[in-house]
Amino acid sequence: MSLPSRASLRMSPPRVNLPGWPGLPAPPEITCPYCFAELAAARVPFRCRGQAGRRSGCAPVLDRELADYTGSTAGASLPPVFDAPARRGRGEGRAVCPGCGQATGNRVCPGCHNPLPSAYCDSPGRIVALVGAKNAGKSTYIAVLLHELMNRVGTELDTSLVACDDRTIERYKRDFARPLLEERRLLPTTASAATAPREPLVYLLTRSRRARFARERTESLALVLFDTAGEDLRSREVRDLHLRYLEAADAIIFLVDPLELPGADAAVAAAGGAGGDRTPGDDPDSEPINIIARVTEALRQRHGTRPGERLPVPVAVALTKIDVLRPALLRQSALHRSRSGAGVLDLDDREAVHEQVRSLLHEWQAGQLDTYLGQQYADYALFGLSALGGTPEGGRVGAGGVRPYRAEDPLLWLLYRFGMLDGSRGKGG
Ligand SMILES: Nc1nc2c(ncn2[C@@H]2O[C@H](COP(=O)(O)OP(=O)(O)OP(=O)(O)O)[C@@H](O)[C@H]2O)c(=O)[nH]1
Ligand SMILES: [Mg+2]
Ligand SMILES: [Zn+2]
Ligand SMILES: [Zn+2]
Repeated sequence: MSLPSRASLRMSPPRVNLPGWPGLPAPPEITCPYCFAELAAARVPFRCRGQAGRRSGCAPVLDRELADYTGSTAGASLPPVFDAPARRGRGEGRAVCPGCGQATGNRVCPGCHNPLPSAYCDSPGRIVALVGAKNAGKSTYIAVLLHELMNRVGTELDTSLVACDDRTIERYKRDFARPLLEERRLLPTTASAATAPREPLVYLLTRSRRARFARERTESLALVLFDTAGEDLRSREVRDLHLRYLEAADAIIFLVDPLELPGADAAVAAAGGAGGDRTPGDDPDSEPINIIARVTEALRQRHGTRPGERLPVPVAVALTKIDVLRPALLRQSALHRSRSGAGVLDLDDREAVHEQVRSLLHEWQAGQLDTYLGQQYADYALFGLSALGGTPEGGRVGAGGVRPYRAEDPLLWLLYRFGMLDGSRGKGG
């Protein structure tokens, strides 16, 4: 096996923690994580806190903007929205409602009237787009990743993950957590945005960290996960349905099903059978490289990069379902080791996994993907993960239940790239 000698893993040490992106100019405006409109932070309107208990406030009214956005008047009866006062103190997150005279800190997008948490307005979020071909494992991954972040990984990293609106809470429970994690049923194929309106799941991931010579600072990452139907990324026209989301993305997690790679057959455990009856390569539009190429086109439009210039958006490319690989392939490998799990990114481990996945891609005749990523993106990293941790049987999660494996790795890397997580070297071996 010979690997093309591309520059080794691009992994610069964390830069000084400037607001905004490491190495990138701070975004001048806030991007609404719901409708992706760009807005000036100082002009974000407020919503009255309304009546509660003995507090007198404005009565709820039908919020037409919100109803238009959700496509339903249910849940759109809310206290009124009012414009931000012309002059407010810098960074002031409160305003007095002209209707009832009460102060409120609830802010909303002027376009769609969805809530914009103040932490989001203060440190404009990073929108993480999740893409992949049909059946790549996106919905399953979302279900598991969010659960991990709310539980085990959240504790490890000292982060909190809070849904930004009630619909996110409901939808996560109804469409992801309940079927997959409680009832252990596999998730249905995600409907195309052409037939079903799609809404992102919007969370705020908040982390407090102590800088060496500074007081503790709290940093937030808006995690905006849009569960795309793989089908929608097949053609250029339908991709446009997701264009605003893709263009707004500050980072991409790109999921690849190893069973779809031409040369991976030999690496799949004989008993697995998880590949179903699909022949890899029978639909060029669904091939990982073609999907990522269409996403890349969208990003190039937004960033206005010249041909040959690489995009600054970090891309995490993860092989999903690695539980289907032969145990012999995983044993002795970087992928098989567990992370040290001490609230830092283990950089030695990161490099080892990157290199291993890279050599797997080349072995499986998918080296093109690696080459393409290197040409298009200044910063990409390869991962291997399993959301389920085992092969499903008869439409249900395998007997052992959901046992995610390295599912959080791409997000840890992104947190590191965003300056929200430290890296460490030289521990263990
Ligand atoms: N062995 C194994 N199979 C998995 C894993 N995750 C997902 N799968 C399988 O892949 C199938 C598709 O997963 P989904 O999460 O629905 O894929 P998707 O990318 O959302 O698909 P679309 O919604 O059609 O675009 C599941 O029904 C499972 O059979 C995993 O971690 N291990
Ligand atoms: Mg899906
Ligand atoms: Zn909006
Ligand atoms: Zn009021």
